[in-house]
Amino acid sequence: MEYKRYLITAALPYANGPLHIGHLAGCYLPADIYVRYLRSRDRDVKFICGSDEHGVPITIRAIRENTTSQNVVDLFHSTLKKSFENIDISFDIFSRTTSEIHRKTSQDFFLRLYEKNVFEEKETEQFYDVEKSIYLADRYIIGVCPFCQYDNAYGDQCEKCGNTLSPEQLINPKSALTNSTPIKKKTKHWFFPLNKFESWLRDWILVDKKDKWKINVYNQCKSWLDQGLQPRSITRDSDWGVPVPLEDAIGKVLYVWFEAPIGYISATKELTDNWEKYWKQKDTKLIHFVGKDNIVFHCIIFPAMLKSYGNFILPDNIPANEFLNIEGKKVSTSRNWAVWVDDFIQDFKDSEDVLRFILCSNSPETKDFDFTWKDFQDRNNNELVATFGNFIHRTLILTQKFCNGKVPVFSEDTLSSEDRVIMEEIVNTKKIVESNIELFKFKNALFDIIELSRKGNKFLQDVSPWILAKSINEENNNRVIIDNCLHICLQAIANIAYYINPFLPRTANKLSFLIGTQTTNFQWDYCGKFNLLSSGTLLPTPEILFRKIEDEEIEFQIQKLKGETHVK
Ligand code: B3M
Ligand code: ZN
Repeated sequence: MEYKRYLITAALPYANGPLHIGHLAGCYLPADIYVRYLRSRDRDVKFICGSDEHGVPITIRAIRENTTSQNVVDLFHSTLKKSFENIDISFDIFSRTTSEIHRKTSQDFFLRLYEKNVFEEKETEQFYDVEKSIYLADRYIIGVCPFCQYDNAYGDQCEKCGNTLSPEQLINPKSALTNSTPIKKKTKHWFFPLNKFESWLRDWILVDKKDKWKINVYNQCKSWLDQGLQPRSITRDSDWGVPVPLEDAIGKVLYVWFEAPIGYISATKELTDNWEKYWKQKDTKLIHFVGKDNIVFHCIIFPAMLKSYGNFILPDNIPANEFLNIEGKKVSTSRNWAVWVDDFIQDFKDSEDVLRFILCSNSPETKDFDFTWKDFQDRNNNELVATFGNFIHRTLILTQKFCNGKVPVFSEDTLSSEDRVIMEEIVNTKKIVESNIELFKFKNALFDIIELSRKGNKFLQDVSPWILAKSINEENNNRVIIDNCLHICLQAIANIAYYINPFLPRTANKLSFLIGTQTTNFQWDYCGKFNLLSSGTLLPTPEILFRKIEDEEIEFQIQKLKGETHVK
């Protein structure tokens, strides 16, 4: 299928806390790399995201901070939006699910299914806090975990042993709001009959998507399908969310995981009047970037909803990443165990690309990765400074010293076999990077680019133009060898600027300035060639791209993480 346009979504982050590096590594950085690559190939692409502003994580924070849910989401929607901009995650729109267009879109979606009699209406018994006169969402019920006896387990999960729970399983359940013993009270909800889509989902995923979806995604879907699918309640008793648009549903809202994915549609509507081209035409490629805890919602539940609604396209791929842990522990907003993106940018000036580099190089593409500040320092100092940055800086300094700061002439008739090998590497790296990006293997793609700079360093060392320069005379062709060597290295850097652009956009721009090409859109068709630079081009004064990170800086970050820093 020849796709005419791309619709790329990134999971809508809950507006209940700041952006941390786990968010970037799990979902947003891979999505941004892929979109920047598509743009460089002149594809018609829309990059969709926004704040997920309903749901229990928001209301819990509001209660904890004795404020309103609206205040919480207003604060963190703008914080998240700014943080994404600061780290160059280039959404075409960052919308929000408290928007009017989202309310209308999700209510219309619900009504369409309701009018098609898709839903099953059921009366169930739910825990009810008599003091507060509200039904209790699972997370609002606490009690003793039946598995590990932890006395503060939630009604949906025990944070100590990790077991998924239902409120009925809790021993001595209490309301997390008033600590009173809740009663059971009847309440009516609407259920989406996910079970009716099981055979279609088995074909769509286990047959059509086999070998196309990442193995970690495929396996999670398979285990969910093998357990058998059940009808899922898609409404809740709450005053915070999209109201259920029915007369007999006062005090009820759409379940956050029913309406949040519809947020991708409402955000696209907000972005462009042509939104239906992106959501309903089969020559649109839809890709959802998510973290592993959102796989089932994006591979099973939302596609079943779209199928049930009719005439929507379905996701082509959901390249979910695993989790990033920090210094051996799971990232936790509530326990402040995180590296906040804005803190990082504050502490490490002009190092946005360093963070992008480290998080892509260690991306949890197939298994969880443990971020440590020591590894951060080592990779920065050994790969960015001593390999990548060093190759570029040496080439530029040597060009200043032995070629009057101009791109030297290139004598094609006097090439050595080593020259030809590195010239092949420069051109071949394009295809390697391209195929890895198309397969969502961003870590491999980035590694191949750094590898090219490592080979460039070796080529410089083998030729050693600084030694040849000591004995340039009529009898030898040292002059030509020096010029060819530096010309080849400069062409390598010119291509590296294009290759690195989806990953490290700021570095790409600096490189294009330093080698005098001044390009800013890095059109993919131009690179992978040996003519990006013209001989005689005068180059600006070289600048260092990356600096070493010192032990003290890392020590400070580790203390900060553990809450032990005494701000200077
Ligand atoms: N708000 C993110 C999470 O589960 C969730 C994603 C919604 S995407 C429609 O952390
Ligand atoms: Zn437990």
